[in-house]
Amino acid sequence: MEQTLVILKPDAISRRLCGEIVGRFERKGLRIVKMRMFEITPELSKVHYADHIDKPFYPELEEYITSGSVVAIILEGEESISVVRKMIGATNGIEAELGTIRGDFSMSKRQNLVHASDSKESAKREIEIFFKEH
Ligand code: FUP
Repeated sequence: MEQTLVILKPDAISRRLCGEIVGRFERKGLRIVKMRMFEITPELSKVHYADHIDKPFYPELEEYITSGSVVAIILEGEESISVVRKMIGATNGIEAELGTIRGDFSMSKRQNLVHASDSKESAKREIEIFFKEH
């Protein structure tokens, strides 16, 4: 069984969409292995988004991801990494297909509700970052 890492970002919590989003994953058939709520510090943001630190949008991305609590979830299921990526949709909520989480609930490229690992390597790395000591 494959595991993937999902983060419900601060806008998912402030907009009361956690149940809707987690419900979609559960109804699809994915299993919740672990779940925790916490705040991402600027230091943790720089580790998680290491590939984006030099991009022009990084300062605003860090400001957003550290602006409130997040919920990190390990989900398990056959080919869960690609299944969850399909379910969340394209990065920009305006472009994401209807029927996806971002397509149904986001109008923003930054405030796009949810993060999900995009490869086996990133899933392993991100699970370690967010659940190593928990
Ligand atoms: P995704 O894999 O769809 O979450 O998107 P990326 O890894 O490309 O980007 C990570 C996060 O950076 C996105 F979720 C939102 C943010 N971002 C911006 O704020 N502005 C951009 O132009 C692109 C991405």
